Amino acid sequence: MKVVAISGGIGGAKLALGLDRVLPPGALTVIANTGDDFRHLGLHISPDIDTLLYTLAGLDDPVRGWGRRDETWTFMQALERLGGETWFRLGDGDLATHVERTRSLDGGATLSAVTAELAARLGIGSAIVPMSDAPVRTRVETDEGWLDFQHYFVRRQCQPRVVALAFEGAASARPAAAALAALADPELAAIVICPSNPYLSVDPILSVPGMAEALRASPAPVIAVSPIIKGQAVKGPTAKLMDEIGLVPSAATVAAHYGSLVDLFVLDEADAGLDLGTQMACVSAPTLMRTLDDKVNLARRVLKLAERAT
Ligand code: FO1
Ligand code: CA
Repeated sequence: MKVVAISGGIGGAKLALGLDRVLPPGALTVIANTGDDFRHLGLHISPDIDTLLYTLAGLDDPVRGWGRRDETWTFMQALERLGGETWFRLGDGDLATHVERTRSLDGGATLSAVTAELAARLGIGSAIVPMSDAPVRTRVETDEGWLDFQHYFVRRQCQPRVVALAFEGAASARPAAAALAALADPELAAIVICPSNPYLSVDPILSVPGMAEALRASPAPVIAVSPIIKGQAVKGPTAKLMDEIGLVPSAATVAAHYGSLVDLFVLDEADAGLDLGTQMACVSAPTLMRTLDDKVNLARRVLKLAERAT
């Protein structure tokens, strides 16, 4: 049995971990958002890929949600002293990932190949695949003009009011070959859209021409888990962003946003009975993932729902 998960950011990585733990090595392919990627200090940074690498390798920092646990910051301190750019925090261990990835990419390797090598080195059994090997960059139009994603998200701490989002480069990008192969696998039993920010993390993935079509073409059911519970995002700026772009921060809004792409929508039990306003099939379940057990239990439940939805 094969499963594809669509994930970006910290919330998505939690369910990806649950799926990784309940499935045998090689069964899961996680398609990662690369819209947050950027070149910084001469290094190619892929935050959502790294959050998946560290989370599935058990190296993630549980408090920050990004970067590595037990991190040291000598590089940052030394850079600060030299007057370098330190608004984007790079830990010493994390730095190794960026240096090694940049060396490989500059040597001509694809982001897919580099990511597969890093995952193998970290002993990860599931496949982590970028949505595309071509650059697609999320840009945020705010009341202060257009900002690159990390400038909006980190440097400005999501303060500016969002007017619109754009995924620069999407039109000329193609899904990574390994992503299309996983979506076309005859053994594919489920496609899981993880509880990531639909606008900042999932939409960039679906914006790559051919990606949404591949989801629709698959006979496997597409199951999306709501990232919004009782009108609040579990983590991050989702609700604020929705409010700013004129959307009601509700699971129902997310369900309508995904629309016919999704076969089954999983609400949190706190939203049980929420009128989705669409004919989309939905179930409610405990979707708040605090512990590894929560992640594993939700993963099991989603896979069971997929079996029934087939
Ligand atoms: N997020 C922050 O809020 N501050 C940081 O300094 C920061 C550094 C950082 C370094 C590597 C990395 O992989 C992620 C990092 N993030 C940081 C998080 C990152 O901006 C987000 O994880 C994604 O871009 C949004 O999902
Ligand atoms: Ca389908």
